[in-house]
Amino acid sequence: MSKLFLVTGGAGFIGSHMVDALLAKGHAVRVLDNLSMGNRSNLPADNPRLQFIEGDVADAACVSAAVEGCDAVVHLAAVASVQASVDDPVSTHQSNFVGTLNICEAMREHRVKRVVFASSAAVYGNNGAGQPIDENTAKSPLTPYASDKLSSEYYLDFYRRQHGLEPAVFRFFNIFGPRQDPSSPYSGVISIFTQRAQQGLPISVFGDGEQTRDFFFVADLIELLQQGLFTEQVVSDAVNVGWNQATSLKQLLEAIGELFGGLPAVTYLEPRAGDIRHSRANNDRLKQAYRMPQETPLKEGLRQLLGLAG
Ligand code: NAD
Ligand code: UD2
Repeated sequence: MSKLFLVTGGAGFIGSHMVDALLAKGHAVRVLDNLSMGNRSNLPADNPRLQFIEGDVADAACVSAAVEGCDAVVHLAAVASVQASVDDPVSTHQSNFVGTLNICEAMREHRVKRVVFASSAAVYGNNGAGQPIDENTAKSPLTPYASDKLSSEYYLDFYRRQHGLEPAVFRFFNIFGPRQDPSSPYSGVISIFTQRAQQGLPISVFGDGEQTRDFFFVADLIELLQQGLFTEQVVSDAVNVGWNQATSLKQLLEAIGELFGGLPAVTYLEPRAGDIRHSRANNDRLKQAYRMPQETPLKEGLRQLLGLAG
């Protein structure tokens, strides 16, 4: 049966893939996005089942109108840059925390139950790094971004207990894929490296390149988020999203180099202040709660990102 879903942040990287997937299944989608980072061109121009509201999740009245009549919500709108939250905690708090609270209230008002929420590995701070991080690892939000994500989780849990909301909370590790915006120095490393390799521009590695990340292709994430949306019984605890795989930046560069038949100059600079050395998800809870998607290996994901066939 066709349903109506609200996707906040639907004009962004992950959100636009979620919108595509829901439309492809025959559903109707309403997007709420203030276009601060997202772009209307990430969305289909002429699908009659797609409604677009240019508005802010920090605006309670706008959120209430957007939630009204929806069957469920996918809440992805946020200022996704950790550095932006360090530079401007007050403004990012409006998007990253108040936005979530407005979603909770609007869902209570309009009796909407299910919400998929994008949290982040940032809630763990530096704790547990060096080994696969499980969900029980002590939380240590080191930035306003991480504090807002963790507070959002707590409020979603309050609305679950008090008002019967059904939050499906996912803590993303490093997501990559087409439409990830490479334009800021704090954009995802894969979007930056691939764009620079494509343009033949020098690549900067912060540190020795031996730091590792658990890279997860966006299409695989979208399969999980849809399960969070449609599953009968949602798990009340937050789940990590990662493959429990460590890829170093050097390995990443090697993979990109193989696809391009070489790399531009690579410069090794000082590590970024506060950079996490190793980030890798223990995904036992994810495997228990959800059917794991078939893994898109890093190199295949890079091919799709670069629009290369095969
Ligand atoms: P993105 O910047 O591409 O998408 C975020 C979208 O939210 C953008 O379209 C932006 O315009 C919109 N937005 C921002 N503030 C808004 C506001 N106040 N009102 C309405 N819309 C607003 O980033 P993304 O990578 O697609 O991130 C999606 C979600 O996933 C975010 O919540 C982010 O924190 C989370 N996340 C992403 C990653 C990752 O690896 N990309 C990792 C952890 C968590
Ligand atoms: C990711 C998320 C962040 C937060 C955090 C939680 C992104 C973009 N950021 O930060 O939101 O959830 O995880 O732990 O997904 N690097 C370079 N050269 C560059 C750019 C980056 O060497 O041009 C390095 C960077 O110093 C880091 C690694 O690449 O060591 C990954 O950087 P990132 O910004 O993609 O992601 P991360 O893990 O710092």
